[in-house]
Amino acid sequence: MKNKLTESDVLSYQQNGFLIIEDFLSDSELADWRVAVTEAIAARNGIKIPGQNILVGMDDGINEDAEYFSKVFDQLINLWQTNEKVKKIMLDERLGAMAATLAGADEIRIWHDQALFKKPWANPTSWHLDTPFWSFSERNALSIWVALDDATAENGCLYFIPGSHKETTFENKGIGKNMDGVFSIYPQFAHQKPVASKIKAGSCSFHNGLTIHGAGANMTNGYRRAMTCAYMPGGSRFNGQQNVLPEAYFQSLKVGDLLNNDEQNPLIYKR
Ligand SMILES: O=C(O)CCC(=O)C(=O)O
Ligand SMILES: [Fe+2]
Repeated sequence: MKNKLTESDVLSYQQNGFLIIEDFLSDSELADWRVAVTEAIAARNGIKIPGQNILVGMDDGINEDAEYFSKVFDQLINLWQTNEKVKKIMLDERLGAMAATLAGADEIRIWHDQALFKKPWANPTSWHLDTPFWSFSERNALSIWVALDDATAENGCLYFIPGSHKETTFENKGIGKNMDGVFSIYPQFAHQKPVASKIKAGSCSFHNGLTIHGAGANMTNGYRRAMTCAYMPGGSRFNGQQNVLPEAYFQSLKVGDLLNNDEQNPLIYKR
């Protein structure tokens, strides 16, 4: 794993709100990730989020059009809770250290992992922000996105609007049918050139959850598979949104409570 970040990597991330790392995984690591994720998805029987009765393709109450959204990608969340191999991969302290360095945080917890598979002919992923969906509101929260297949302009690679994380707020649009919804909130970025993250399988990107990003349609007859993880800085507090929290835990929380439950949000790095 190419887990050493240079000073210029960190500066570039801070400036742009994303960072691409080519050849992040070795061939054998990539093979392990593919096996682990495939096994975990098979064991899920279509359940999207543990602790919530939502199946893949069902209306999740977040995204406005369930049928359209079900054809954006297959989204399976918290596979680390389902499969020991995924757990070992996701709880790797080296990933936590990278996230901490980029976020400028002393501690990193897993918010949630997610497999995002675009099937052949999948819809595009409209431009959006991530952090506003989550149950805490921290400007430095971020995600890693690891390509399990080559991510190309043809099959739906990610795109980022550089520098947008510096100006966006927690106002967001759901991942809906209109690609451009988010630009009605942030018109200052509507004319800025996006960067396509065309990366080989085993390469990755990190992005700040407040960086405007999206992905293209899959115009090919093959899959575009990615494994991702969202990271929460230590000390984050509950903002009242359920997002991926299991019902019983969600019901037990009051706005302002520390999100420090090690079962739900394992601490994977501490400086
Ligand atoms: O893979 C995609 O199509 C979208 C990914 C995304 O929005 C994310 O990882 O935050
Ligand atoms: Fe996203």
